[in-house]
Amino acid sequence: MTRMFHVILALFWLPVLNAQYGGSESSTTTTTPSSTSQSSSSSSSSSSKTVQSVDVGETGFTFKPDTLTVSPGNKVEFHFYPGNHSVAQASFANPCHPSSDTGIFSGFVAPTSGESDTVFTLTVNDTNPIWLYCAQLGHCQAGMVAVINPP
Ligand SMILES: [Cu+2]
Repeated sequence: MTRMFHVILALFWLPVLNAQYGGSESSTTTTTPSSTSQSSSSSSSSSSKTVQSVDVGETGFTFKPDTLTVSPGNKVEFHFYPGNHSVAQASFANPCHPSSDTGIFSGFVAPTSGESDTVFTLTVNDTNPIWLYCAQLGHCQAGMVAVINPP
């Protein structure tokens, strides 16, 4: 009875141990070519995903940076500063206007001082250009635009 139990226990743990060993080995030796062109902040052990940050309205009517290259599957975090700004998606042909009813829109974020706790996170699904602007009255016209994966 006890021997049988130990055999079952051994059979159960063998693949688990193999998987753990294999997993840790591959994460240390595998290099992903796509991540070499990006500056990945602190190296996280298991994931090649990167998150880039954009400051919205920290220095006037600006997205900073205003041009980003983001690989599919990676994320962009928008951090809002005072000025009641937003992040909205336009088309190239019609800037400063919503690209569609289902386009990206963060809503308006209006911290009274400093950086808002509200962070808008956008996941990039492909390499198509994403044209962005601030939908607050006059801000886009003042140059508050950005682009992800410019053509
Ligand atoms: Cu704005």
